[in-house]
Amino acid sequence: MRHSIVAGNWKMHKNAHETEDLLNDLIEKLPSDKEVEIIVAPTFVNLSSAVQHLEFTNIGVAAQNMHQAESGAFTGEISADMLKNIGVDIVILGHSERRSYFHETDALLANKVDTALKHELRVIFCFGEELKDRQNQQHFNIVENQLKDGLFHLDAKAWENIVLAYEPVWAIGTGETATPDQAQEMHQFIRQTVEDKYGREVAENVSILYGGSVKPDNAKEIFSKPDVDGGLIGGAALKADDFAAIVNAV
Ligand code: G2H
Repeated sequence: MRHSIVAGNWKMHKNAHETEDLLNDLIEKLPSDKEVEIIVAPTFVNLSSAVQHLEFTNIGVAAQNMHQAESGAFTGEISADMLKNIGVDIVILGHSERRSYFHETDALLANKVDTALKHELRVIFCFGEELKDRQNQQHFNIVENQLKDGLFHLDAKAWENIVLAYEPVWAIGTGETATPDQAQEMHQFIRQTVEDKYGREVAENVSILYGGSVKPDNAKEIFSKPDVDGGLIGGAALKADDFAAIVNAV
């Protein structure tokens, strides 16, 4: 069901002690009475302790990635079963840093999505255009293709476990943010694209997050747009005060 979500993608930050400190800070500072789903995504090695630490809170835990295979000779990789087994129920897939530094294609991501859903993990599926695409007026085409190639093989029922995260690559970690109108324009296009394929009910029920340099001072305006259902937050998720301010901006 469509609802507000604020998720913190910690990327490759915070060792075990720092993770515990930040989680304690978040427990103290995050609101417990707001109608918003709050998620944090620490690194793999700290997921298990985060799940335990957050057990009696309103903060969920997501992984930042997983492998598409069930198990096997894939040195250094983590499976969906391993995540579920430690109590993780959500996985972020398709982040632009995975796509660019680790060459993750839409076809590979479609496989990962299937494996995640098979193991009853909810998926936060990331996608978004690069700067050159926007300069060439190709941003709508790029986003449409990422959606089609990564997700449109799913049946309508599977979409109950999909959250979309539009993250224009040119706005990630750069301090550049899409304007609230640019975000709304793209989110509306995304919802329409989903509606064209699956019908109105699926499109109206999917939460679409915005990601890319969301900060306490720009969150409120971005989140106020009708098709923006919250945010996937990177840098600003690493400070409890900033993350709490962003959650409160919903
Ligand atoms: C985009 C975002 C979180 P940041 O990568 O996924 O990071 O808020 O630092 O731009």
